[in-house]
Amino acid sequence: MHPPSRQDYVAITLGQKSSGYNNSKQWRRQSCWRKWKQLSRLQRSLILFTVVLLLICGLASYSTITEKLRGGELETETDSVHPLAPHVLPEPEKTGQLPRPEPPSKKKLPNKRGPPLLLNLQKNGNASNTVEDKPKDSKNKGDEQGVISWRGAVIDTEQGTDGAKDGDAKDDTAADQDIKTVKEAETELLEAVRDSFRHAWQGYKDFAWGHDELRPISKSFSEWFGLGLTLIDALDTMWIMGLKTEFEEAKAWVSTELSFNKNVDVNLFETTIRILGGLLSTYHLTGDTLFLEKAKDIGSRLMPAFNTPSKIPYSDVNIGKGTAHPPRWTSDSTVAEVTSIQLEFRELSRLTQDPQYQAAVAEVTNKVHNLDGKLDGLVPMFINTNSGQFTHQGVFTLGARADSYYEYLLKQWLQGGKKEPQFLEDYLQAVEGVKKNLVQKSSPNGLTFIGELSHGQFSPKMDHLVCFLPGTLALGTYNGLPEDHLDLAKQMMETCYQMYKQMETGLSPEIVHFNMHQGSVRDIEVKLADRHNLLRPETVESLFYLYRFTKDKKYRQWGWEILQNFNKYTKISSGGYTSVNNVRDPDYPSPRDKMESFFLGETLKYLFLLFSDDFSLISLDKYVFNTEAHPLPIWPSAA
Ligand code: DMJ
Repeated sequence: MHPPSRQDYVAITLGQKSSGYNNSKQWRRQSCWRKWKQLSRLQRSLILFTVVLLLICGLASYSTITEKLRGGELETETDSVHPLAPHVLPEPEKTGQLPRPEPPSKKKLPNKRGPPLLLNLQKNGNASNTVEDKPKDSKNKGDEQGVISWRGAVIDTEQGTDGAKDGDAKDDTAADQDIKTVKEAETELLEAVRDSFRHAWQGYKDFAWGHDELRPISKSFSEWFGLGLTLIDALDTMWIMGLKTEFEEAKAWVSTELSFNKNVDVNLFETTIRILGGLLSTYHLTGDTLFLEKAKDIGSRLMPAFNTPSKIPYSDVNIGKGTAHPPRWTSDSTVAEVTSIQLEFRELSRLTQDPQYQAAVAEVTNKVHNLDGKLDGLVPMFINTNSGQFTHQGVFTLGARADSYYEYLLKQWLQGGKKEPQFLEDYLQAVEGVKKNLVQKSSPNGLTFIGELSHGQFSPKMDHLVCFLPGTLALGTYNGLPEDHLDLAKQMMETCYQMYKQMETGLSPEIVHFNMHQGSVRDIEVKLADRHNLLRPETVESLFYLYRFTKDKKYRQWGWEILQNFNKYTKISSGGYTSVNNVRDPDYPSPRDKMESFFLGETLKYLFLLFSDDFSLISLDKYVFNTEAHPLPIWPSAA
């Protein structure tokens, strides 16, 4: 007999099995029914209730599992099915190929998936006053307006959501798109500042190369010390912006042309903050010892300034002859000048292991710390180099001649790792002194401002220079100082912004006066002689700090408006930017024909950092900026 084919065997087996199964199923059905009938009514109800309960539980857990599977939360889920898998996120923006600082500690890193930066601007490209998060419904297909980018271009907010069937996947894809849009906006903002820098640099290169300042209208230059001031002030800005070509050509000039062996009088303060500060920070950022050698050279040539009867330095030094002297008309020095060279000289001592620099500036600090003539921690504006005493006493300001005294109290405390309590005490006392004696509100809109005090008489006058204060106050709070410092910083920031906003050119004058009497029509008045703008940095400097610490996008918006107005009223077509005489005349702001070195050293640098979401780019946990925006390291472990 031949063995059964596979088909025959299966048919027979299935047939038998099927028949048996049906019989027993029928039997079981009948017996179940009989048993059910035998149950009491209560028993049947209980069983039915339990079954219904089990069914409900089953359904609920089924939907939870399904949701988790969709959201990719289950451990078994893999990157490939997760719509926001890390490897599909955009690469962090790279500002250049130059070496970059290390990232900050994790807790300070910005949330890269936070609310997107989408500036709500007018279609003509002019910024409105408000910065808003991208509205949620702007992702909907029905949203016809879309979102306007900072340049007036419509950002396609729907891209990436079309055709998505799964609701959760659609949300995640849209979020991914938001992140890309944020990066694109950031890249464009950064590129706009780079463009401004390149334009300023081109003018300097074409008409002022190796000289102190560009005169962009006359296509020439002016000399202050004859040390290539703009070029040195701008070195670290180029490095931070990733402008490698420009940086390399400037470095070549420093290497082959820059000589401090010159019979020239220089101002101790200006040379310290711009040249010594610029060289030290460029050394730190690049590691190139060329800049350290140059820093040592200029640092040692400035030391004769401290050879005074009181050890309070003279304002002027001849760096070729090694002699120093006060200005011709007085033996006084300016308080801000002698107390705002400490960060740089302390750092020079640390790097060279030569204590003479630090000792010289510490002596000044200690003398000023112990002087009579302060008011609640506020200092007068002048100090005599013979007696070592304050002169012209009784006048207190946070503007010219006193401003950076306060800034350097906080920053020296930070530089040294918060281990020198004298700085902190003086700083905290001074802030209280400011609040008690100088803070007022304007009328009619209640802008908070810092006025001046002259022999007990309050004057509602405020220099643009005072706008460094919001940034410094915010930096203090970030480092553990009282929260109300930040509150004052925010109020002051608004005022500094209004000093731009309320002018016809959107640019701040050098000095404003605030109305305080009831019934005033406007808050801010500007005297004829005060209508100039020197391309100063203080407001954008503070915007940078406020944005880093609060992440409130309005500060970027304000910075963007200011940059636009610099471009509109101070940019010279043949290259460079100019200071102007009249910020109240948009038809003819009257160019002054001078581009200050701090426009490249500070103003554009702070704007760039304001627009960068890479908070590790000059982390405020690692660097402290000198008063010319040159970042110096916070001393490691501050031994
Ligand atoms: C810069 O040289 C420095 O910021 C200084 O502290 C004040 N003056 C200018 C900028 O306004």
